[in-house]
Amino acid sequence: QLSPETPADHIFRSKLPDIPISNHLPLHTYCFENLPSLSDKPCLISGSSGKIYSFSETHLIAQKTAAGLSKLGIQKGDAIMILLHNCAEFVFAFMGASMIGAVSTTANPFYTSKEIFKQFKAARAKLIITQSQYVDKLKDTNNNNDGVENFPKIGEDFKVITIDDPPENCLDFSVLSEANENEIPQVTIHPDDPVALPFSSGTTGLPKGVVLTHKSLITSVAQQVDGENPNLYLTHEDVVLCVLPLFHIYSLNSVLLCSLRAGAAVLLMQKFEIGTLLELIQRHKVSVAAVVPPLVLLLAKNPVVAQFDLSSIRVVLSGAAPLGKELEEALRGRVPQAVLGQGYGMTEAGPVLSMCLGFAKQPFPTKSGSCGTVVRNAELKVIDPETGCSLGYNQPGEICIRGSQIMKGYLNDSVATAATTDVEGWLHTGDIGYVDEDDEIFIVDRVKEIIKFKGFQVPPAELESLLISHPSIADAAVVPQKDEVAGEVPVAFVVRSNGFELTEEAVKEFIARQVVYYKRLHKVHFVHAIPKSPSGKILRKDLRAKLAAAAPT
Ligand code: 4UW
Repeated sequence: QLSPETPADHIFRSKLPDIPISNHLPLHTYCFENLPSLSDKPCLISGSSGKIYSFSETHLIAQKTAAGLSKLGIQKGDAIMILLHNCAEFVFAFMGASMIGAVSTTANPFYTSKEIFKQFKAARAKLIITQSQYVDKLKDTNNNNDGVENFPKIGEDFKVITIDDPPENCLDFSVLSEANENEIPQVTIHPDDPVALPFSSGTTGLPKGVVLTHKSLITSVAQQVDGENPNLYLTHEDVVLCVLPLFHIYSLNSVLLCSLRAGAAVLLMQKFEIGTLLELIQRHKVSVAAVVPPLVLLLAKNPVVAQFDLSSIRVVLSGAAPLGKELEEALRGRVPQAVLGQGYGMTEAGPVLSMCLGFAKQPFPTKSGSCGTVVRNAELKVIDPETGCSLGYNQPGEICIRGSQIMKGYLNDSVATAATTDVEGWLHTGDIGYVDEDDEIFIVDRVKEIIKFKGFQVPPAELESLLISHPSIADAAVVPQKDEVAGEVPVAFVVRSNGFELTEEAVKEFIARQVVYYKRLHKVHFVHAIPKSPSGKILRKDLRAKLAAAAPT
């Protein structure tokens, strides 16, 4: 019973009815549930080699991988790190780990040694699966005497498996993929057991492990592709483009897991190159293209696109960063037959909050610029960031989501978890948006710190902590600056320590050595002080406003 002082929340729901969801199952059982009717159908297509794995082959190799991981000592609850670009082995490792109740933490192979180590350590990973060219990053490179802890010894303290020729002390992937599938240990998997551990900085601070359970991922996949009228209708005939990295939750969930569940084939592209991409779309008759706005820009504007036949594409799904109306319209000219629309996701949200209803089996009309409608079996509300009161149609506020798909919490960080998910189970996104009278969501701003470079997360706190570790830097703040190609780029405001000469180039170089390419600073502004609130919080809004005011119009 609500008291008269507590007005009921205004809750937005999907236009699609709720459906029963099999989220009591383990993720791999759910994803391969339709195996008997799919067995010989193509499941994974390797873009580089052209090799095709059927659904039954994919399932069998995943089972072998499960047995192999177990043989190497990986047990239920243990974490493995998948440090791979898109490839079939990624899929075998992820599904294989799920089969023995292990957890996969996925990371970008382009990360620096330091970045990989931080995630490896936080996740307490016991094994890393990668390519031989990245193994040097997993070695104790601590000869710079900076006192920073580094990797233990390969082969002794953790195992490294490579999908190509293994360097010294590493094992070949065949130890997994050629193991005996009859030797998978019997494990009981509970719906609340973790299965994936992507890292995200969320609304504030450093990257944290996001605990996604079997139940969360099944719920999210079902919200997209299950039911009589699925929100994202995928069929056995579809070929889904997997060029976005599987180490990011967007591709892992909405491309891989959704396709496995729905029986669609996944075209794996290891590395992005526009000519190869277009050639593969044409050759394999890609029907569903999952993209990010910078890719939309290329597809819409690059003249080479006109030389290829893209008529097989029936759906273009964009997400991970805002897609402008103009860009969407420009792409329409290139793929006039396709339905264009967006999904809106956040790692912590499991990840999908909303999806374009134009992708449904019985589609609804949608507007350009919208991020879709909240997924089914979930609740969404928009709150006034100051008062916390929920808002009605067309009123912008912070978007919150509730449902079985959201994360269990941040790994070993109850404080950050409590700051993100409230006691009523609402996950606060840090995104500002509104729901219009047709139940479509429009994102207009972000109140959280995160910077998104081509959809990749750049956590300002991470760059700030690196900056202030420099002996000549007294204080620093990093904020996003708008950029036509990348969406946003990180720029720094830096206070030099008294009496030290420090150039912009030196600061950029200092950061570039320590981070993956998309976290590099694009500009450094030297200032006398960083504006802060009385409680010491960086006033990012002021710095963003300063940049906007200085930007050429
Ligand atoms: N418009 C504007 C959007 C949008 C957006 C995200 O790196 P993370 O944590 O996660 C993601 C996940 C994206 C995603 C997953 C599954 C899916 O189907 C889909 O639709 C295509 C997208 O990006 O970053 C989360 C933050 O990224 C911004 C927003 O700020 C969000 O909190 N973001 N999608 N369509 N902004």
